[in-house]
Amino acid sequence: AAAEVQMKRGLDRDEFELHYQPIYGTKSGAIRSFEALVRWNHPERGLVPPSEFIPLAETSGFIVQLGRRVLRDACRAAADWPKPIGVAVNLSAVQFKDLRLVHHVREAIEESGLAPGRLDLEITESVLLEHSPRLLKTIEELRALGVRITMDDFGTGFSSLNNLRRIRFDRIKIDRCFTRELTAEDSDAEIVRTIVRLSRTLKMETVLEGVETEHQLEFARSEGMTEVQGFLYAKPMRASEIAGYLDQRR
Ligand code: G
Ligand code: G
Ligand code: MN
Ligand code: NA
Repeated sequence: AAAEVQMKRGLDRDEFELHYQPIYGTKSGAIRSFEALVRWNHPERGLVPPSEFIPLAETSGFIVQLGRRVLRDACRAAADWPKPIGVAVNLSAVQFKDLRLVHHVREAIEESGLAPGRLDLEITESVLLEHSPRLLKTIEELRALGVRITMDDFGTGFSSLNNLRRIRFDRIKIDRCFTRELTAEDSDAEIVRTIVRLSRTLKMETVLEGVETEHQLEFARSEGMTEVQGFLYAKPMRASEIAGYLDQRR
């Protein structure tokens, strides 16, 4: 429980901060949105990555409070950006099981004044493991707020294609593991092509994440994927760096 107490204290002391990684339109090369990625600026350990605290935050339920803060901070930050680009926030399955999620999203939008269409909620397939009617209702309630819904880490789950049939997403992010293995002839490229074709039929945008090479970018272009994200363009940056970054790319 010690770590849990530390996390709660950390939240009170504003030790959690968001870094932002840009997502670009493949054709235009323009920034479409930033994905908010949480880090724990721990007084002794320094910047702790989410992989080291999100799992405990999930099992302890602390993720609900942390996620609420992330939503509020991300919306407030985006409302201040010099351009009306989007902001993407990752949601955990545990947040979806909590009845306050819709309220927390509405609260973040209302208090920031952010246009709801600028907020994109990224959900992983673990959220969809439970086929509960309530989950589908929650997604519809979020949609009714006017926010966008992205299927994150697509292709890693057990019933990826089935999920696309059941739920209406605005865009899907193809998992980094496919991007890494992309070479023109191999089967991962064929899998990605199939996903892109399907998402076009379903009128969803597609993001290729983890783009690190020109070759991967070229693949996204030639296959007509709408957006790309990855170290080839930019690593996650601090909130304070965004205005300068947008300015320099104009
Ligand atoms: O930034 P980094 O590569 O370390 O992120 C690792 C993982 O942590 C990613 O899968 C990302 O989705 C997750 N993550 C980052 N920020 C958040 C957040 O605010 N909430 C949740 N639930 N997951 C996050
Ligand atoms: O699962 P999710 O998509 O939320 O994970 C986002 C994480 O992926 C971020 O923590 C970010 O640091 C990481 N990431 C983003 N682009 C790249 C990339 O090009 N290469 C690698 N290795 N990681 C990336
Ligand atoms: Mn994500
Ligand atoms: Na992802």
